[in-house]
Amino acid sequence: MTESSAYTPPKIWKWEAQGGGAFTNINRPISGSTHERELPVGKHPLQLYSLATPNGVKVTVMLEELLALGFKGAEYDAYLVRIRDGEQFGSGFVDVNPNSKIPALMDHSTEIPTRVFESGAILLYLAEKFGALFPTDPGIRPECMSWLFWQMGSAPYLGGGFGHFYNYAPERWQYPIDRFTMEVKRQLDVLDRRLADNRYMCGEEYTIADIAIWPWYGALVLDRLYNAAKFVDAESYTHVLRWSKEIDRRETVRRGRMVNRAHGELHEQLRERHDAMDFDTKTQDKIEAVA
Ligand SMILES: N[C@@H](CCC(=O)N[C@@H](CS)C(=O)NCC(=O)O)C(=O)O
Repeated sequence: MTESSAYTPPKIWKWEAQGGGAFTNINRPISGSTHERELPVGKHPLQLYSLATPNGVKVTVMLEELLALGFKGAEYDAYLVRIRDGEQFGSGFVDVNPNSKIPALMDHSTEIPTRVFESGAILLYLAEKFGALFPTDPGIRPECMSWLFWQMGSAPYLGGGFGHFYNYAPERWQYPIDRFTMEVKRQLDVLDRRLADNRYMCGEEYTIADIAIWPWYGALVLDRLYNAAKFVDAESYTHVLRWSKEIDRRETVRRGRMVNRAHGELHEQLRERHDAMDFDTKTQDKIEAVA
């Protein structure tokens, strides 16, 4: 960094207009709701409030996987939460997730409705509820748990660190980009070594560890995240690429990626999902053609 860009912190940090990054106008140093707004509730047991970011996609892929496995109790209504408009600070959303971040889930099939927030907790909750996509064998389960929590601890360096400074910050500064690129490449190498000897993250079976990791690291190497595949030399992580492409071919993943999507191709956007038929009839291209 040059001397002119060096920063001398004041004794106590104050919340003032911040420097113009992509999320400046929704970031605040306090939690809680900013406005009253009830959440809609549909007809299914599971109510999802989300957006098709990598964290959101984990849950919609999981739900589509469960439905494909025949678990009717996994039927869900998915409502769109526009985080750039601050909808995560509505009172109803904050009641489901006091941390004001998507994804958030309400399970109305329990005697008292159950709230679950944090994508990793939601994946684990659903896996345990339906007894699927997570090994029960005590010889494998701890390893699988480790990879699930590896994702929860690692992805913030990819999203909040690398993605922020490479893609969202008002300018590109070398220091943070070097620091977080180094870490992301180290993480890709961790995955690559694991996937060199294993078809999926936990071995031969596709599990919630893959469902958690793929939307971030798969998207990165498939060049769907921050336009950065070349920058991180994604091609060199051959095992991560092989695994990413294999998961990308799943029909459930194609469906899950469409739900709560409000960007990109209109025929790939199913902004709200209330029925399996919606994939055929309610994508945004069809809605706009009627309008
Ligand atoms: N650790 C959380 C992270 C969730 C998260 O960061 N969600 C982002 C979108 S990907 C969000 O809602 N951001 C809105 C905000 O920060 O105000 C999880 O895995 O669920």
